[in-house]
Amino acid sequence: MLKLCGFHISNYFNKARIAMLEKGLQFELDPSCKPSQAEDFLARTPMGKVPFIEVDGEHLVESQVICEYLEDTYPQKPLYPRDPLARARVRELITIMELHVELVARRLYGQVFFGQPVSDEVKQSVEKDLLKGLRAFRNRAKFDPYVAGAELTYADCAAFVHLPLVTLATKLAYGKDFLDAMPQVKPYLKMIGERPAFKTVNDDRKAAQAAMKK
Ligand SMILES: N[C@@H](CCC(=O)N[C@@H](CS)C(=O)NCC(=O)O)C(=O)O
Repeated sequence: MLKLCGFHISNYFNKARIAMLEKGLQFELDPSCKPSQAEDFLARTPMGKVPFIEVDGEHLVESQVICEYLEDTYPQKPLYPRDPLARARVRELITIMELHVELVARRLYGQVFFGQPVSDEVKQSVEKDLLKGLRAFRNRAKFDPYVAGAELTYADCAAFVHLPLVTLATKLAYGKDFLDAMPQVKPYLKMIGERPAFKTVNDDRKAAQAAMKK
């Protein structure tokens, strides 16, 4: 049996879970796994990060690696197009979003999500890198109607969980949403957010966030 481990507020956990739900897979969920550097946790996920999956007594980490494994193992409901270049375009979009947008915005999270001021130095370097990443994203994103084109793909699973964090972090750090320059983003997120898989994951995220505030 396949088991997905992580927690409901993690964007990367949510990306993998959406993909598993969209593919109609049977799987168990362990949403109690928080990142940790404890020995026993590192034995399951060597960077101490989530998500990871358990399969046949083994552990597999990195959300995109997990998605590739799912696609290879369960090709029945594909989340990649058939054409090799179109598949590469989906991976290109995910890489741009994760490496050049989300990971850059992540440099703000520690401060903005815990009400701390962000230093001018961090703000300036993040802004410079983020604008480059978002320019690349704008160049490649199709929103036609899905982020990579006509078909729902893993890029939508990634966009849905990462883009709202960019909105939130840039609003808190700079007083403006850096995604406002792309007016297609909000209607697109609303549209995919209505799909049952996306809605289930988002509802669980909101409930976990509300519980944290109590
Ligand atoms: N590249 C990783 C990123 C995973 C990641 O950063 N997960 C966060 C939670 S959303 C985490 O575990 N952070 C703890 C840490 O960085 O030590 C993936 O795609 O799975």
